[in-house]
Amino acid sequence: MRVFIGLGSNLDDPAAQVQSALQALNDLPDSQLIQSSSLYKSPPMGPQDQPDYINAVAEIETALSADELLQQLQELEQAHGRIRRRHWGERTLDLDILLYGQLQTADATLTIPHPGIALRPFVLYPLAELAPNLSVPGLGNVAELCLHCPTDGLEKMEKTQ
Ligand code: ROI
Repeated sequence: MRVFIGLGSNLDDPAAQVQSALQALNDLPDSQLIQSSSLYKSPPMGPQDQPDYINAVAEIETALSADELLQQLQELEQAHGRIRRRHWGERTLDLDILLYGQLQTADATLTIPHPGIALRPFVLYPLAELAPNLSVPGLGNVAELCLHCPTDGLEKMEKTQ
């Protein structure tokens, strides 16, 4: 299954957190990293008295179910010493399943497509770098969604690899 994952960090060397998480995605069971976006710097959505975020999006191919993948991503967040001090507050590593093929699902633990996808420039623009023509179930194609999503200070960083 083709899956897109959003990565974000704003604590403890965020760029290094995101880079090492990208590597770790490649090491998930029955999974392979296909491509990753540039890193992006973005002002915080939520409380403003927290550091800027580094965000990226990765595409993986995986044989894990959505629930198995969620479990693995939560373990990765923990392994990166995820601290979450408050709702919508700073964190060392956040890994969100954005899209799981064309699956649409919502239960208490997991909603796919990710509900923030069309509203968050730090998700949408890195996703557009990888897959502008991709259709987001129920919402339309990624490039189209970008037209309705202000960039809000999002900055693309130099690609280092
Ligand atoms: N803001 C930005 N810019 N990037 C994020 O990854 C991010 N993640 C979050 C909240 C707190 C909503 N704000 C964010 O979870």
